[in-house]
Amino acid sequence: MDTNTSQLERKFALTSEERSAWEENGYFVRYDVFTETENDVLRQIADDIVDGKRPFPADNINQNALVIDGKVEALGIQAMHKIHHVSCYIPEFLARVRDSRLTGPIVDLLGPDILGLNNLYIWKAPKIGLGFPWHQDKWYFNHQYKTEMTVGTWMAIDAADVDNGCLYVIPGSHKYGILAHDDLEGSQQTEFKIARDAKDEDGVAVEAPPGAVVWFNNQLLHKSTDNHSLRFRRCNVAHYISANAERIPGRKNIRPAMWVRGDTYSEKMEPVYRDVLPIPESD
Ligand SMILES: O=C(O)CCC(=O)C(=O)O
Repeated sequence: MDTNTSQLERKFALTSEERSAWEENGYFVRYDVFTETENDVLRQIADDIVDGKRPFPADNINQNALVIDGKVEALGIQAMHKIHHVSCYIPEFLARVRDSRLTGPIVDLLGPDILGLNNLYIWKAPKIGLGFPWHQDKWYFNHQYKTEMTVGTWMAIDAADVDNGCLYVIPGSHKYGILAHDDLEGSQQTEFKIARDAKDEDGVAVEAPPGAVVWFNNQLLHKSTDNHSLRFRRCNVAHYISANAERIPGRKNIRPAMWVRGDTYSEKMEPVYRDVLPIPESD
């Protein structure tokens, strides 16, 4: 196995400006990381999953909560919220998670031995696509892994702006520590918790053209708003952890860790998946 950092990854290494932004604000953005053609491949596969043309575990497919609750009628991708752990089952998504253009800067943040955590593809359909409340992804990961830092990447498949529900962040909030997260009262989105004391007025919109990527510290407070436009706002999100991190034993429904690059430390983190997994038979 190649544990050395490749020339290609060094080509995409963190710049000194990005390191300053990372330390001060907890995130940075690059533009034109992926081409429209590359994004089209993921867009088509995700649509094919919804249309039943590509097998995918049914448990990992989530419809829009308004559709589930019968509050709006929608079909196909219009009715979709997200699919998760996509890279575990779909080789093209696995290739994206391991792409040097994504991992290059992460080598400088997490070191050369890297695993992938959860990754998702979100549709946010026109007019009915729902936002995410203020949260820190590390609040979720802390229940499962012992490690200092995890890194998120948010990839724009479509243009994301304030009208169609782009990401908002609170710059510098990665230094707040992990806030308490409460149930989201009155929301259909029962899977979400909201970070206590996050203030809307501190948030800044991170508008992103297709192909742009936001790298963010998983302690950064972020949210997104509902889609008020007539356009889709699709994105792909992938999270990373150092392979040196330790899995907290005994947790149920553990997220599978995916080998991305470098060494693994099996005594700390098992199982680690290297290849796409078979679709469970019950699905
Ligand atoms: O893309 C979005 O609307 C928000 C995604 C997000 O907050 C997350 O995946 O943690």
